[in-house]
Amino acid sequence: MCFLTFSLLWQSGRWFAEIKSSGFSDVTWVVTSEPKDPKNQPVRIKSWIGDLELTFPTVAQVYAQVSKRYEPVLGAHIVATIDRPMGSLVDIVLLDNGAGADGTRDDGIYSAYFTQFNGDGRYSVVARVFNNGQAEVRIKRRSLLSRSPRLPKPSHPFEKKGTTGFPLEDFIRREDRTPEEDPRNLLEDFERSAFTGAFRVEAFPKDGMDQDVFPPCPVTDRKVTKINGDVVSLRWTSPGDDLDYGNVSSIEVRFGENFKTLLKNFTSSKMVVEKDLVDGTLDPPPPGHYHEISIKVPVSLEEPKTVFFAVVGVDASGNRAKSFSIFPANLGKLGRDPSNFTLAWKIGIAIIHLVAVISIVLVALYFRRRQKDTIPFVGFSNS
Ligand SMILES: [Ca+2]
Ligand SMILES: [Ca+2]
Repeated sequence: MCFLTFSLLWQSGRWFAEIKSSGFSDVTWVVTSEPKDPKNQPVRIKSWIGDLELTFPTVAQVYAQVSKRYEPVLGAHIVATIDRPMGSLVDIVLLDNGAGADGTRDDGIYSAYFTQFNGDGRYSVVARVFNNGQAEVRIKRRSLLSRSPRLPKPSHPFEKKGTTGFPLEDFIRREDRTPEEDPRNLLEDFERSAFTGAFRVEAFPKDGMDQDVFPPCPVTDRKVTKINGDVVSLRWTSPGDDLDYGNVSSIEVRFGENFKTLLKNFTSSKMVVEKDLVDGTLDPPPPGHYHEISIKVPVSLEEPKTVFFAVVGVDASGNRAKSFSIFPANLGKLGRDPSNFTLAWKIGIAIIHLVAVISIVLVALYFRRRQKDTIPFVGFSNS
């Protein structure tokens, strides 16, 4: 092993180097740069593996954290290359979308499952990160470590100082914040790589896999994006055929008016079909992409209520995800017409004012009448 140090002020960008070696079959060259300005740290990547010893059937998880100083780098393109024991490299894309293997969206930690095993032995992993023009560092105006929504100020006109009745609308999810709240700072071109490590697999079938043992991963980032009357818009990240890898064959959506019933009797609950959709399609997009559909509630409801939709991915072999995700849609609260709500609110306030005025008048009349009855008559006479 040898070290070479260059005290040069190099420009950022892509550099090429050529190494001539004699007497060595394999040469690994690692380049590390340090910033001229300590306050302007470069983008760095740190990568690791979930479990190092795996017994088939199993899955491996690969992670990479991309940061600039203490801030997460978002929008980067990360590819992990896995060198398998029976030859041929496999590339997998790591995502920071809060779905599949990734626990939290936009935290600078990118993740993916690996399922393309081809034998017992050692699998080594190298992760590379690129900026394809979308990478940015998010400068937050509040604590980086806090994942809680900020505490809003009371905004209700009748809210008194010191009360804790904050409207739910004041709590803004991280992904819904506007750029003004978390300003974007696009990064210049960069490319980094890191040796992730290696894991070992055993008990892989000697004759290879003769069946598909990996179902799609569950949908974990479900969201009801809009309710308009009896039309409900749902959005989630599309799973893959094998967890988050490969195109999933189909998406199954079921409807229920009762949460427990839908949970218990998923396969016998009413299935949503294409004709129930007013927007979107049930054909799943590639894994990692948003899948959004708008469904007209497939039953006639006598009164506003909360209804439920369950979503699960199904692969080409008929494997369903281990669990399905349920979307609750409150048609009674979120689906009401805002103009009607405003009218009802105004009428309510007017009635309260009218009752208050009548009460004041009645009380005033009562005391005036009582005063007349209780004060004795005093008169003067000259007789
Ligand atoms: Ca993440
Ligand atoms: Ca599969």
